[in-house]
Amino acid sequence: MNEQYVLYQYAACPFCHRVRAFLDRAGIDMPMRDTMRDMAAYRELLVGGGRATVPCLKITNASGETTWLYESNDIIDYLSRVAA
Ligand SMILES: N[C@@H](CCC(=O)N[C@@H](CS)C(=O)NCC(=O)O)C(=O)O
Repeated sequence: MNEQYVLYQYAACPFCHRVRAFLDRAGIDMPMRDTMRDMAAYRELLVGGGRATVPCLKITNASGETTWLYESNDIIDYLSRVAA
């Protein structure tokens, strides 16, 4: 994977749990930011992505361009494709 990823999430969110379980099964390791416990992470998500909803995957490509991908199903589908 030549992109960098950060997953914005928090422990009690069931949709975040689905994404974390997928990452475990797929053996994908990535940094995570807890938007419930870390107000800086919450603000990053809100300012960067435009919404505070989690889970959200921050994708930074090789040119440094950033995309904020919401929706647990879309995150899992996206990572399934790039990890294949
Ligand atoms: N359909 C979304 C649902 C995500 C969702 O409802 N997340 C909740 C936490 S469990 C949330 O962030 N709510 C606060 C908000 O939307 O600002 C998904 O599958 O990712």
